[in-house]
Amino acid sequence: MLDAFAKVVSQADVRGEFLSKPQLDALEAMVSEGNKRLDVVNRINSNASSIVTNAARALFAEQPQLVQPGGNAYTSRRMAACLRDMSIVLRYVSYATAAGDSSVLDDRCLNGLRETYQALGTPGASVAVAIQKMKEASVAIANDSGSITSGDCSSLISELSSYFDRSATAVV
Ligand code: PEB
Repeated sequence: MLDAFAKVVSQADVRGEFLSKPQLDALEAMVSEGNKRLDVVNRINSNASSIVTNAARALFAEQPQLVQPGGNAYTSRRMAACLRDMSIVLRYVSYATAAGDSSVLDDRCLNGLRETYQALGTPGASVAVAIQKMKEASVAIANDSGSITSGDCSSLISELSSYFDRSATAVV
């Protein structure tokens, strides 16, 4: 599990080199924009349960067979497992956003997840749709210009989006 700092240090160490100017510039930008990053993480954390439940509701509206008898989210046990899985993915996306690096998400959440779903008979493509819906809600919440100092958050938003995209790709 690495953050953006540990990542460049380990990459440089493999080559026995000092950190390069572009690496230092990228870290400097990350530090100087650190408050935006923490604001995004904080906004996701504060809205996590509504992000999860709204995305699940939208998924089940589009794919009602999931909640009908025989469906993969039918019975409250499976529904609970589904909501829990979505919340786990969102939590790891928030960690990756805080760390500025996807390795925590990759190593502790996504590694082997596709195979787990295949073994369970859980439709990975439906999980991917749920993740895309959490992405849309999270980006909207992170980008909300209300009650916050205005600034350019575009690179942070595309980074956040990339963690969701990575998660969605990992389950299909
Ligand atoms: C991954 N999910 C499930 C299980 C595991 C995970 C390991 C089996 C064990 C259990 O039920 O707890 N666990 C989860 C995860 C990590 C982890 C991400 C990462 C660290 O440790 N069903 C649907 C939807 C989808 C869904 C498409 C969007 O119809 C999910 C939600 N996951 C789902 C369901 C089960 C499950 C288990 C329904 C239960 C499957 C079953 O027992 O039939």
